[in-house]
Amino acid sequence: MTKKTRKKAGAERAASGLHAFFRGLVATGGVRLVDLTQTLSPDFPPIVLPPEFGQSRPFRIEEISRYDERGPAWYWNNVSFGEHSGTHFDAPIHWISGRDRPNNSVDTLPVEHFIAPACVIDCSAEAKADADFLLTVRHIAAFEKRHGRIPAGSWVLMCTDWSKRTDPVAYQNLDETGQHTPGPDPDCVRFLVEERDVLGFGTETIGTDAGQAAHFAPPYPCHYYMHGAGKYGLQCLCNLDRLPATGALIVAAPLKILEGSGSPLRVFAIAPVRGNEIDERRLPPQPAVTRSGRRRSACARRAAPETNRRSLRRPAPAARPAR
Ligand code: 23J
Ligand code: MN
Repeated sequence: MTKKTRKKAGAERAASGLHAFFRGLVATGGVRLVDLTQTLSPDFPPIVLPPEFGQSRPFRIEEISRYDERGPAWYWNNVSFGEHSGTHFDAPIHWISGRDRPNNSVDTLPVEHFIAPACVIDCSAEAKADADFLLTVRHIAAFEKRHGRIPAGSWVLMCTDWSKRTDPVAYQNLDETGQHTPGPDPDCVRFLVEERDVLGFGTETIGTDAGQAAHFAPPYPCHYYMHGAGKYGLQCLCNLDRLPATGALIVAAPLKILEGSGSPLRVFAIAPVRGNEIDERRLPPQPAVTRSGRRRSACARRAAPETNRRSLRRPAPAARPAR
């Protein structure tokens, strides 16, 4: 495939996601927006690497003026942060495997990729039972059996409820053997890249890789394979349990930092109000029907329908409490 046709294929994938989405819009009569972003603050836990490596600077915010002698009619701040702070985007240039790819930094990514469909895989029960839970090809097969094939150009988002850990110690989950957080296993990442041609992989945890992924072969397989293939990462997402398994669009546009490897960003989903009607036309009959006759999504299964409806009026939930 030439560069030009590859670029065109990417744009067409994005367009077909939009087409499916708007078909869903017509069928359901509306959309809801779901904020998938954690509040960026000095209290949000930073990524901590082994001490021999360089470290990300903690998020800092300093007031310049607040309607006072430093600026009588205006309020503003200076901020500084590592590129991989809070809810953030990983570009292919972040990893050595993606260093020579074209358009691999946040300032050169194709703008068509900033809106893409999402497949949300509910791993909440598994992650609750085992902090080191690994998503495998077997889990992907089960998801696809129920919700259909993961379309090329989609985000695959791992719903683990990890973002509900408001205590930073529990969120980091470090011990003497390192970090213990769920993530994909190496074969699963390769499958999503090679067999499904996804846009990228997103998690509620600090990394797209599992906490123990330094010990995998290759180390950090999600970073290694995804970025090596020009795919992206999203970390520290929240509210994934409010999304349908399929049918939502993700808006994720990183800051345009010159040669940036990633950036904090606002991520939100545009979801059909009533869930998975898009699927229902495409798939064999599904189980799990609610009392009101609506089929529930995989991840929203745990959230009462009322909760989802309320999120229409208040799309942004209460910010993570101060740490
Ligand atoms: C640098 C080195 C290793 C890792 C990471 C960053 C991330 O998880 C990240 O935020 O991309 S694993
Ligand atoms: Mn990152």
